[in-house]
Amino acid sequence: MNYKKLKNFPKNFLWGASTSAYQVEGAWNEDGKGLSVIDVKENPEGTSDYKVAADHYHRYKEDIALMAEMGLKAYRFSIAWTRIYPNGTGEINKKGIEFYNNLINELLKYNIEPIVTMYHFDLPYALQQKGGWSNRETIDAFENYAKTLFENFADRVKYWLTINEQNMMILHGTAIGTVDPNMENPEKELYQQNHHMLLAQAKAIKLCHKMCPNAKIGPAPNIVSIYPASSKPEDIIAAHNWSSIRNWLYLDMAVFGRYNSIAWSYMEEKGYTPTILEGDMEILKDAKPDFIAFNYYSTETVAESKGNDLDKMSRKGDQHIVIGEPGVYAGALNPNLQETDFGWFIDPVGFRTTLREINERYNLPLLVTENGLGAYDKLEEGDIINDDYRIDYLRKHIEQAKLAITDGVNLIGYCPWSAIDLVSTHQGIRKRYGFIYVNRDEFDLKDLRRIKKKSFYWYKKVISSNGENLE
Ligand code: BGP
Repeated sequence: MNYKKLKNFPKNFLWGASTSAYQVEGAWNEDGKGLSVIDVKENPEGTSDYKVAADHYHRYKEDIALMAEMGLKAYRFSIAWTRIYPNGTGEINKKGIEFYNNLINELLKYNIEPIVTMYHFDLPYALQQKGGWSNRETIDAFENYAKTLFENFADRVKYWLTINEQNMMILHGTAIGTVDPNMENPEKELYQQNHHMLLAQAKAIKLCHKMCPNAKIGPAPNIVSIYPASSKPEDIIAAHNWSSIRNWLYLDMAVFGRYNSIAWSYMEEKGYTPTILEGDMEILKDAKPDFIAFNYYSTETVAESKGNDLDKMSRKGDQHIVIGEPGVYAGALNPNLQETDFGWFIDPVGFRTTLREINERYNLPLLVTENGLGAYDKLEEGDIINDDYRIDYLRKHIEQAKLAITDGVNLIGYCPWSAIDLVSTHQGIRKRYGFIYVNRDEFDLKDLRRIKKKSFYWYKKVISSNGENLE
């Protein structure tokens, strides 16, 4: 539809930016923090670990002052479970509570709305040693952790996100560290873990509503539109399959409390169906999120399965991500889209499509919690970073968000990835996303000083004009 006039971004739109604890904080073993699965994970060769990251733990005041200067209305960050409970459960670490109290208070000092992810990939290692998400005790540990977060922070935190990208943890479990990479046939285990995470999420949602009537809580998966490679009906079925397995399995459960039928048939066919105990489905049905948060980077394109390994397509630049599953769908290229330096397709229109799809399916407010461009930024003389490619990427996505709002999507906020440079999940610090440059290399920590990129000044104008000035 070509509109004569576009709607404006809503008045209290949450213009924000995002990070996650393990990627930005550093201080991996300070002030009583316990080990997480990330701390013990082997990093791909040539990439940094997360021990220092952007050193935000020690520099949060400086970082938040910069966020305030940029005009952020919201900051989406995650709490490291292992700072609060070093062993996942048991004794609370007071220093951990103190750190997040300080961080939240610092944000509020500048009227920046804290948006808190409760769990972003960094499961306590002590829980992992007892089976992690395969063990139902982890559900109780998460509920207990959630209770502690609400007790300590919900007087100031209104927006809560349960689990970051649960779907990626299940679909790429060996890469993210949810299961042992040497395990044979991990999928069945992963779908059991998925069931437990869904229960943990439902319990946290329920508890949030009981304990903090003014708070809002939602899931935060990675959701993207799936295109068929052609108009061939079999390609359409393949796209539908993959969308149900990749996207709707997670959101149908979060919103409607039921397993998506196509995803369930897939699990049956493959022998992945989880064990469901009596009472589980009631718990899942009983929890309703207030909004849907989601991360969006790029769409995916798929074709009819050929039924063999030719279906599998490795995503360029990513060591672990393979798209395509024999008998279900085949990975395909999209000739209409350009790629980033790291081989991710750039698809702003797909962002609008995704927003429209989620809106139509669930009719809930939507919050974008990640979107951005990973690139090799160059620090030039005079502390200049000309990241025009990032501005271009974000501008095009914001334009499409405006169109989606005009389409009727109830979009309440946009938090690009990332507020500041941090260590990427797969490709170290050289793959940068931030508005603020952190002066360090993969292994040389240099002075870690903060430098405003060109995109910093640009985003500041976007925010102060409430999305009207994108130049
Ligand atoms: C999402 C994660 C983030 C972040 C981002 C970029 O999947 O939620 O933690 O890492 O992707 O991915 P990468 O760092 O691999 O480029």
